[in-house]
Amino acid sequence: MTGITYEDFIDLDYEPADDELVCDFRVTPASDMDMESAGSRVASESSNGTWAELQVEGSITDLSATCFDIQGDRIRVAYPDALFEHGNMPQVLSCIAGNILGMKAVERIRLLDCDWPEPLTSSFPGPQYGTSVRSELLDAADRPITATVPKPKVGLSTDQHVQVAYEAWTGGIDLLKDDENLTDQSFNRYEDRLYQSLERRDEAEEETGERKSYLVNVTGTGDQMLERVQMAADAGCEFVMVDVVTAGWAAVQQVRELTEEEGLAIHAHRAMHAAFDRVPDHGVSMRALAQVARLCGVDHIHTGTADLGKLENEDTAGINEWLASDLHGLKDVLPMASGGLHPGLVPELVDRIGTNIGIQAGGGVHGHPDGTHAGAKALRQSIDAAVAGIDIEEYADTHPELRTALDKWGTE
Ligand code: CAP
Ligand code: MG
Repeated sequence: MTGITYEDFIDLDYEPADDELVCDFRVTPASDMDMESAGSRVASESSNGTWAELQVEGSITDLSATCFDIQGDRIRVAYPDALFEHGNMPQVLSCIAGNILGMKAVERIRLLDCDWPEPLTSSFPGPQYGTSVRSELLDAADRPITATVPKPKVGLSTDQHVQVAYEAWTGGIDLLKDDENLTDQSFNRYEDRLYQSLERRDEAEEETGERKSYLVNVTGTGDQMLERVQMAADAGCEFVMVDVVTAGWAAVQQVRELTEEEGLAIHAHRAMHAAFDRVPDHGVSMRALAQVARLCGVDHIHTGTADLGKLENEDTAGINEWLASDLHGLKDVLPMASGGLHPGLVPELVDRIGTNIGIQAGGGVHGHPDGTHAGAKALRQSIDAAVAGIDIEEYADTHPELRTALDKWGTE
């Protein structure tokens, strides 16, 4: 019989094996703990330990995690591969972002980053398209893809919604998406919206000679969500949108399986992410959430606006860089910038995070003084100017819709 105690979960000389998942945490220990005591408790509770010393037989400690590095308020923990059920993201998160977030041994703890090993990574599908949506599904080539979401975010009737969509597409927008809290309400039914949007989408494609897509929000419960995905596929969608945090990772994984068969890309909206990542020394970082989303197989994910716009952001550039990096052969993910954007912010946005992005504006399109169509043109013009390296004020001299947008919102 061997007793498992907290001391079994810390070894500062330990070198993780290649197949171990290594997680980086920021830790504020409880007032009566030092970093070593807190680190061993984190490794214990997130793998196979508990508060009491356990008498067990056999090599059960092979599943124990090891806190192997402590630097200031950062600790690193290595998790053996066999601890995880491959391909099951909820199970993985119940280890590395589970009970430890509430344990009394730490006053605060944040999962900052993960180094995903090959065996665990390869058990997930990753994105089906990733950034190749730009040319495989759309005609965006090297420019940022453009997206808009009708505003008000809920309340428009189906007729109003699809009219806004048509005006946006014909003004130069690639993707018309539903808002995060629009699904199948009485004023705008899912099925009606889906079919009518695609009819107008076809007209807009004909008129502009560009491929356009509709991102219908399939977020729902279990089978209902899968039925919505199937309906979208049968109707001729290229994408579906999922509120990945509120729907949950099991749901995302289910949708990913179906989209593989149907060749649909997944646009991930991250509503509620801030419950995990807004407090800087606690929770789960947006970087880690984006990693989870990539493994589960989304093709786009919102990653913020590099501190421009209306919402708080965590290191947009760093997250985007990770989404583009090599990950044991998994495809990359196209980051979406969204939240309070308007045409005047586009040059600075592209300067900060480059052109391998999607730019999504709701208010910044529909709030244009001359309406949605002019607003869509202004957004596209600002992107064209930024990509061509032409000063936006100069470009506005020959593009009246952009001029009106700059007069209204400025460039900050
Ligand atoms: C933007 C938006 C997006 C958020 C998501 C909204 O509208 O539609 O959902 O930007 O945020 O509902 O606020 P506006 P994030 O363009 O009118 O601001 O990308 O940070 O997840
Ligand atoms: Mg929204």
